[in-house]
Amino acid sequence: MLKTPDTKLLREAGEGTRGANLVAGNRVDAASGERIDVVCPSDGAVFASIPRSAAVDVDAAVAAARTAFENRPWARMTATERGRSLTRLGELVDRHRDELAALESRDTGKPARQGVADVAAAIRYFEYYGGAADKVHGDQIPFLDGYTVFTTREPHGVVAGIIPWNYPLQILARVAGAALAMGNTLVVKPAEDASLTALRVAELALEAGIPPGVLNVVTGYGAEAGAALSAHPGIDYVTFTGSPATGTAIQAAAAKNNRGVTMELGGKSPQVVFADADLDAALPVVVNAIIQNGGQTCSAGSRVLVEKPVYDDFVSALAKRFSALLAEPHYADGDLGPLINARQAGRVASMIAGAEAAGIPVLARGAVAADAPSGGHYQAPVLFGPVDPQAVIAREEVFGPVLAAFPFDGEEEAVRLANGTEYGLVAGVWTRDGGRQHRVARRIRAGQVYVNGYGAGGGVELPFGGFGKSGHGREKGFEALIDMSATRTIVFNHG
Ligand code: TXE
Repeated sequence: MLKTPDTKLLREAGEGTRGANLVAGNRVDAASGERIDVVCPSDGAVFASIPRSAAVDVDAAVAAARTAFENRPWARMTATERGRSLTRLGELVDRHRDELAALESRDTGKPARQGVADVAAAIRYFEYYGGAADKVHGDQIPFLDGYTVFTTREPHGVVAGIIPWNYPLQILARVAGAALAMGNTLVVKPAEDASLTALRVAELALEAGIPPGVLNVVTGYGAEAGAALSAHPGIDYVTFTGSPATGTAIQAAAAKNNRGVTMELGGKSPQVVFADADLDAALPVVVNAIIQNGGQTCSAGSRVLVEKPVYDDFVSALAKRFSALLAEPHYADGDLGPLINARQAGRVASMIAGAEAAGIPVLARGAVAADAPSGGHYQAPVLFGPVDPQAVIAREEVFGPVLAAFPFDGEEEAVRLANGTEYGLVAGVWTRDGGRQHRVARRIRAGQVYVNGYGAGGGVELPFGGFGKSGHGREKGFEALIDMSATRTIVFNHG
């Protein structure tokens, strides 16, 4: 168990950092010299800066990744050696855990203990994919008489990873872990709001013995550096985590070059609570699944479906918890931090106002801590219910601490409501009935279904990804290694 960094470190982490792109193992500025201010979401103060990269900077990073791939210092290493480098990177992240946890927390505004949890997850990704690197192998396939056929798994080549601001460290680790384990080289474009830990981990990768050019990081805006990267003909595969709209743009850009993509695009994940469930066990998990990271989690449990006989009781217990919640700065290490930026805070506030204007009852509202700095982007958590399944707040991702409650009558209606959005990322099913656990878990269209629990993204070992608007392809676990590679079939004719 990692401990929370002290308050001074949390308040000062990264102060004055002049972040630099990492290209071919070198720290470089954007060619234009332009920079983006890094703002702490807890107080709105600028504390660092990162390069504002453009197409020319992306070109350099893709060229570096191409050279590193073609010269094959990485792909030619044995899989065991590649794995050891990733394991060493995990050890280095562990050695720098306080620094990284505090930096992640200050850069994103997430409560300190969430920053600590993110570091722990990053360590696990490097450990897991380090261990997995030499365990992926092909098949031997029976074929015509006189032939021997086998398959190998080959890296795509140069992979682009475009990542969001909600879990930069974790998502960098999951993308880099899987891509590098398979022998790809990588160019990462972190989100303009939170790039500092990705830059730091890329530096640590060099220390871990990962050759220069294998892991490159270029910071900048989505419409500039991100668009240039996803459209770049030198990229062989793109993996993206973010909004469906941006995912569509990235897929369109990659399609122009006929490149493959993995898309992880968020959700409107339901927690389905049946009347026979252990309600005391469900309650804290349902609350945590929507307030974790301020609700800015792709797998946030943003809908709670409760069977009618227990709806009133369960929802009043939820309301009691919501009323007691407080949005506080990251260094207070509470349950709930600020939202990432003014734009997201405005979006969340307007969705709440829209739901209220539509007449959806507010069952409970938490508060913003009285001493929260006025420059921060705080949103008090809100519980709505009963919510009309057609309402905007029932169908669209809010990406804030907003939970929508729905009563239901029996299994059929539960499944219908759970599947009633365009998304399909994660679901929770709470019931003591074993038959129903299986039936419902297999009828909900979600990439991960938890029975009597909820993982909000789950462990690094568990394949993760969506149906429908939540995207396609799978990250995490062994499945990510399949996405990050392609099958080559080799046919020998002995005739
Ligand atoms: O995301 P974007 P935003 C959802 C969530 C949130 C909404 C908007 O609902 O409210 O998205 O957030 C880069 N070409 N999620 O605008 O735009 C961008 O620089 C290439 C869900 O911040 O998707 C960043 O690095 N790249 C989510 C990354 O894409 C582009 C996590 C994500 O930003 C680009 C975040 C372009 N044209 C937001 N435009 C999840 N699934 O967890 C932007 N980017």
